[in-house]
Amino acid sequence: PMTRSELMSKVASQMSRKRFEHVLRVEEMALILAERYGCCLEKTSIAALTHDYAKERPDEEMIALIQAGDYSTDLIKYGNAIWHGVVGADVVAKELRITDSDILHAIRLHTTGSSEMSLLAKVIYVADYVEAGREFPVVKEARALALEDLDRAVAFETKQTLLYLTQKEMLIYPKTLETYNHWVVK
Ligand code: DGI
Ligand code: FE
Ligand code: FE
Ligand code: FE
Repeated sequence: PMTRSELMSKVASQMSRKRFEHVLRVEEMALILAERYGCCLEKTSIAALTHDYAKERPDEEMIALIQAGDYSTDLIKYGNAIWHGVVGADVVAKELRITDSDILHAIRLHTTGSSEMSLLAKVIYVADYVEAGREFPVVKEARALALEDLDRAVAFETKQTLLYLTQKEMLIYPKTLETYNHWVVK
């Protein structure tokens, strides 16, 4: 059991001030969505504060964790954009001793989504995308949708992410496609 301020300093110690400010804005947005859709506020806060906990770990450390752990060796080629959620959830469990499976599920899926997402996982996935500091062309539309219909916001974000990744000819993680097939395809 950790107080909120203990958790905040542990998270802050893992990242730049700029990224920590992003984390605080994700928490603020996630709590708005949690109120709106009836998600547990305490779990929402913990998941938001820890979602990017492993984002600034050195690649060598993340690769060592993947090699030692129960992951597909294929994971290595996707880079930290994917590792920090998938492996990050396990880092959070171990280092912060967070055991709540729904919080860990939300962290694990926060970048890619999934065909199966809990309410908390949707809240974190969407809040990360529309937090007040984000500035991309469609963010206003995404924000409005987030307050209106959470599942449509998941679909919109997933479609925009795929458009971005394919436009840049980036490697698509299978889970990202799974999310697209489930939430976007009609
Ligand atoms: O950690 P944050 O920057 O706050 O946000 P995030 O964890 O949602 O990461 C977003 C980045 O991850 C964004 O630049 C797109 C990228 N991403 C999402 N799905 C995939 C992906 N990158 C690759 N290569 N493949 C994916 O499937
Ligand atoms: Fe992230
Ligand atoms: Fe995201
Ligand atoms: Fe984030």
